[in-house]
Amino acid sequence: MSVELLDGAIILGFIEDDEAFNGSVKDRFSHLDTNQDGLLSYSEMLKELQCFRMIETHFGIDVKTDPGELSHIYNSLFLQFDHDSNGTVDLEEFKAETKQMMVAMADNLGFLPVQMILDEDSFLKKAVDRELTKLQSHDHTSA
Ligand SMILES: [Ca+2]
Ligand SMILES: [Ca+2]
Repeated sequence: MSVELLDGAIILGFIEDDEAFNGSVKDRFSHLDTNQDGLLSYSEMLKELQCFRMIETHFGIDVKTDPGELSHIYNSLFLQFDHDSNGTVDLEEFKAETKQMMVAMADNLGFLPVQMILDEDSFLKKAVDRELTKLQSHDHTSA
């Protein structure tokens, strides 16, 4: 966990960078796919869903903590990922929905930077890292 400064432009820049974004999505997918069958089941997705839920709570979108309500929220989040409703999430579904959620997040953030507590292996942390690397390499060329 680390505290990072984040704005909408950092997130959008990351999503639009195909190489960085697709690479991170693949990494994350295989990390979550514990039985390595190329598909994510509900239980495999749970860690990721909890991560998204933490972000939603951060934005005050939803602050319910009742366990029954929570499993309902995770269920509907999972259904959102599972586009063809076959009970599992494949890489394409995972990529498409992650992208959509991050665009929504960028819209929410706008261009006013906010401080957020980020997981080391979260997509948002990767977006921040990418931005920092970009700035550093820019400094090198201009110096
Ligand atoms: Ca699996
Ligand atoms: Ca599916």
